[in-house]
Amino acid sequence: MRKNNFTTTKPANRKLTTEKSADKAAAPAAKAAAPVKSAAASGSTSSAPAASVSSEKSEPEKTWENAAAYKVSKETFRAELDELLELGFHTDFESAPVETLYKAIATLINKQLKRRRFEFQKARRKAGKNVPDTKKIYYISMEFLMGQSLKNNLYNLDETDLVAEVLKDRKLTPQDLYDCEPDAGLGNGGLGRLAACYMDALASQGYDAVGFSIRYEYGLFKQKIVDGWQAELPDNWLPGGYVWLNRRDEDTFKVSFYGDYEEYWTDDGLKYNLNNAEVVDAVPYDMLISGANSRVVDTLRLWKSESSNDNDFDMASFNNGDFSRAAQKENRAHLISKVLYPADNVEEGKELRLKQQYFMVSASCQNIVRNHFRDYGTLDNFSDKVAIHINDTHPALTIPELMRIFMDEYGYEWDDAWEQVSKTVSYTNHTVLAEALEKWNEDIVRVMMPRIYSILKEIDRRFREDMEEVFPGDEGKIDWMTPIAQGQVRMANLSVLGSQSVNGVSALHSEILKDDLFHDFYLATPEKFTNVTNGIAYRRWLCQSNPKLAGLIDSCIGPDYRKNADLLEKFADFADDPSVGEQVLSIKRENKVRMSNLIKKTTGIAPDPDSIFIVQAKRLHEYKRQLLNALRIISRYQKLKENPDLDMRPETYLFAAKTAPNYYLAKSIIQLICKIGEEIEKDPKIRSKMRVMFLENYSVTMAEHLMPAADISEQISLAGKEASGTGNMKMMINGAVTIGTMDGANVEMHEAVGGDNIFIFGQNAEEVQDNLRSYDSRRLYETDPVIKAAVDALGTGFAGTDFNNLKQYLIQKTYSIADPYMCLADFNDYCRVHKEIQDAYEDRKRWAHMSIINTAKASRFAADRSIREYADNIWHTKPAE
Ligand code: 26W
Repeated sequence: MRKNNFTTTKPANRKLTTEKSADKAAAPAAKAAAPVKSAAASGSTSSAPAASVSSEKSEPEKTWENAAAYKVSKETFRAELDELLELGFHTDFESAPVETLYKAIATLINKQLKRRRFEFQKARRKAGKNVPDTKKIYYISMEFLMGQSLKNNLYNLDETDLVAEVLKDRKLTPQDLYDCEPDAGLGNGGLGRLAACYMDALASQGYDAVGFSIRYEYGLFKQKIVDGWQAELPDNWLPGGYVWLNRRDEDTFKVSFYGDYEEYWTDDGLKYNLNNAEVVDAVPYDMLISGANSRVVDTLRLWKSESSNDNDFDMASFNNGDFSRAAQKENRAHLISKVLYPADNVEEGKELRLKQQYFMVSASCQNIVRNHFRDYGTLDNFSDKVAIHINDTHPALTIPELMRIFMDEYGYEWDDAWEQVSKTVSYTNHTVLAEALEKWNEDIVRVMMPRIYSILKEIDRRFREDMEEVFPGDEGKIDWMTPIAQGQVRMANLSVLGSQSVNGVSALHSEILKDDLFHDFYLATPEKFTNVTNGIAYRRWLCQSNPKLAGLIDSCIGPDYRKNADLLEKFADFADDPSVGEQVLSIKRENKVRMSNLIKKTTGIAPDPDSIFIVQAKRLHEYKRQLLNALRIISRYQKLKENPDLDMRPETYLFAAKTAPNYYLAKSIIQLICKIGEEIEKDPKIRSKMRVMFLENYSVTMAEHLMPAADISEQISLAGKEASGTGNMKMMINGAVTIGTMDGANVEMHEAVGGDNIFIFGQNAEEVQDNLRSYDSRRLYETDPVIKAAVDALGTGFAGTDFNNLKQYLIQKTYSIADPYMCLADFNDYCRVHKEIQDAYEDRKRWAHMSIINTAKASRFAADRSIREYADNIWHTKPAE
């Protein structure tokens, strides 16, 4: 960006400290500047006390070089467990409830991770001669949908067998322990699960990375379906989840909100005062991230908000018996990290959400800069040594916050600060839906974070000047691109202009960013734009979730694909091997039996494992078109009612989805699916041929059971709307065959498996663009009797509930456009291709072939590959030595 002379520096700390003898006066608040104590030295602060190390003299030293030393005998492990159970849980191995065994064993595994983390950091500094030997990666995200940890950690540390052995003495299995662990549901859907998969890939490949997020007390709500309607219950995950969290008080940072702000000019430039700010503490809780086949242990640092000042507790009110007033300030501080906002891809805009974002960003940035300064004694090499990634726009305030720290706390001039910051930050966009692009009311921003607002205004002013040079006189265009306009702060524009790299999450999506959403930015700075197609933690989603299939692959191509996903492709050589094909089919059946039993436990109904399992599992949103799936089901149901003796293989339609609590239309669609299922269930003849089930409370753990049981994977979003999808990859790698549109990563799946092994239908993204303007769903409704019958059935209703609202949504222009996601336009092609896929299913040889090809060609959708692309092309770093 072009430089000019406007400076906003605070003279007190203007000196640029470049020597290693860190000028502590220039560093952040004393508490924050304290050197990090090693994890091992700081002791456990999780709810259960740590076991003491029963180090036998004969055991080899546990160091980085000597990874094998972490392996302990069954006897040693049992001895540590016995001691922990006695001293930490006041029980013993024979009588401890299984929940206690879970906690104790998790605590021991956590301890092993802490030891490994400590050794890793030590070795890294040794390799780099006192400073880290490679660039540090910081991944900031409002969501990390981690799910359960014990199974994954045991797999990664190769300790599953040991724990199984120990548990045998209690006639228990590791699965009994896994069942005790609550999901860490700190995310809504795709974006949050992607962040979790990426942490796994980072650690597994030896990158030194820290994830930053919020330690929400309540994760994503628990979904209850009451008469078909979604209700939300709080998800209080911490009691069981604490064992993985290591509180690190010594790394607490302070975050300021509000206050009386004034700026004034001096000979040294602009200065400001901020008085009466509301200050909260950000206290870190570290979750350690193991890698597979890797000695690296990374950290996910989750910030908890606490009141910063003892005076926040109002003793006078307490003494007067006004207890709620006494704790008012404390409660206000605690509220920030209380609960995850349950909305994705819909407008939210609540003030507390903005507060959460700045809270997370400020603590993380202070932490990053403090670490860097502690290591190097200067920030001049910041962008060479640090990569900061923002996961969607939610952490976009990273950009002004880093500017604030550089200028106000380290005395940098604007241009020098901007040079560092804009070369350090990179941004991934995860959605093109207009309603999901965050915008904040300018006044709220100004009042809540006055200093940040002032910096944003200056970014805006300079950006306008720069763009005036690129697009002279084109005010309309410039106004469209600026971070502040029409009384709003636009986070996407801020993210693009302040980042050195902008990427989409599939080839198609990245093209749409360049052609459409960020077209003007692309014209101004084409070199910023790139693509990284999403990937999944395939060891979790294949090896751990589907051990039988993974074992079969081991026997065909050897186990090295578990380290190097590229090798999985060799499994394709077995696509026409009759014995392998048969085994693939029988493993799928076993997985369906397992899933069917699970469904029975919660619903009382066990779907027939010999029916086709057709699965659509993802957030419920109009653009994902669960309604299109439902319409086709209705149509089929009508056909069956006409001819109950229809010769067909039974079909089981499985839906799983949560939706935002205030998204009424999506809730109606959930209810529609439930009610169709309910009506069919009442008719024994029909339900023997088709069943429709809505699985309550979809979660990572449920997905781990569901994905391996899917025969057909429904990926039917309106083309151009699904940025990538990752559930599509999870089902693919488990051998499901996809029916999908040319959207998101489906396009690349199609390319990978070839047209014979995937079922594509509907308009492509370009056709959607061309057709949407003149789209008239009512004409389709009126001219196509099959469509009409299905839509009319919405009006008549199911199991006593009518869905006139959905009928109107599809055909009436009371909405700005009827059927905005073009369900009716793609309906016939969808039905046609479903027919094809069901015929294909009956050809068991062909199906086994397709299934194997899908598993094998999913190799390119490994998160390991995505992370290598981020590291090579965006962060410009390599694994730690
Ligand atoms: C309102 C706040 C909000 C808005 C958008 C919260 C969360 C979002 C996310 C960007 C929505 C999301 O999860 N997007 C999904 O990201 C996945 C990972 O890249 C993609 O695979 C999905 O296609 C995309 O919908």
